[in-house]
Amino acid sequence: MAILFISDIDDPQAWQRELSRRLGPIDFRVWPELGDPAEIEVALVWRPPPGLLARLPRLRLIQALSAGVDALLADPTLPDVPLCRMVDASLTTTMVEFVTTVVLFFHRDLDHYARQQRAAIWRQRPPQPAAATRVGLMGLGVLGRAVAERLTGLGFTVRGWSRTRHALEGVTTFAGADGLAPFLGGCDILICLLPLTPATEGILDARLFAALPPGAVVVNVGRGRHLVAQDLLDALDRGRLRAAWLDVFADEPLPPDHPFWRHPRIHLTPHVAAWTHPESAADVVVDNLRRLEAGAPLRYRVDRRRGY
Ligand code: NDP
Ligand code: OXD
Repeated sequence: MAILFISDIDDPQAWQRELSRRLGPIDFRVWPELGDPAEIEVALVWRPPPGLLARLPRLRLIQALSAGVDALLADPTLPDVPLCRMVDASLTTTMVEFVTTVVLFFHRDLDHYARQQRAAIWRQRPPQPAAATRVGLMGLGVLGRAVAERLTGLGFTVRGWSRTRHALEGVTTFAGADGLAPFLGGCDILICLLPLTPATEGILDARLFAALPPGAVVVNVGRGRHLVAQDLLDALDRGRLRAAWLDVFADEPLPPDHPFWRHPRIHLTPHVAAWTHPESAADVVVDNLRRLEAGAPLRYRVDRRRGY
């Protein structure tokens, strides 16, 4: 079975090493060195060129290297073979670390102190208990739930919103369109950890910002197209929102002339909130390869109708 690896951010040598360590010698091809397309049965991918996978006549599995599969589903030629997303300990741990860091940054007023430093202002803000900061998680999937657990453990007041209702210890939960406004009304820091689907595209817009408490912070670690850029800039410039932290963008890399780069209330990182390390994630891929061979149900299979 030949495996085709396509990614401009993941290390092909590390992936080949980790897969071979578990499977023995493998036929591992790194795009654009395709060889005979008819020999490729598995594609291990992050954002492959649209149309490419449709050129593989014996493809049996598309295994994403990412948790989000919106870019794959946007390809109208995507072959109708099982599509699985990445769920991996390193991905979850790094997302939990990142979101916790950002929440603590705002909870402890480090954005205010950075501004004060630039103006040589010495003004102390007494730290508040974690419980005084209400953190809202949009998306209570693998990542949202792990983040919720860490934040409740630190003492934050946590609420969560998802498509279907979930019961999570220590978390006030809301669901569906009717649950959105009541959810938003109690979020001092809003974290978007949704998948990008037709239902969630543009969800971070002026209407949503207006439903947040005045002075709320918006953190987007989902996908860039969840956010309506101009609505965010307006809400920040009017003082409706305190700040935003953005890790994902509609165009990546973010173009150098984009206003987000230089906005005083926007903090940004280059899509690094979470990272998939092959040292652990190869277990997930190998498990699915073995299941494929055995005709067993694959893990973390995407429901294409739902879009995630
Ligand atoms: P999951 O599929 O496990 O969870 C998705 C969650 O979103 C579920 O709780 C789901 O609800 C909810 N959801 C989906 N659609 C809607 C909707 N229309 N309304 C309300 N809630 C909805 O995904 P993960 O937690 O693994 O990942 C989430 C996303 O995080 C990825 O799709 C990706 O976009 C992003 N990501 C970003 C990274 C980064 O580095 N910035 C890294 C990894 C992921 P329900 O539970 O009811 O199904
Ligand atoms: C993603 C990922 O979906 O890095 O962004 O897994």
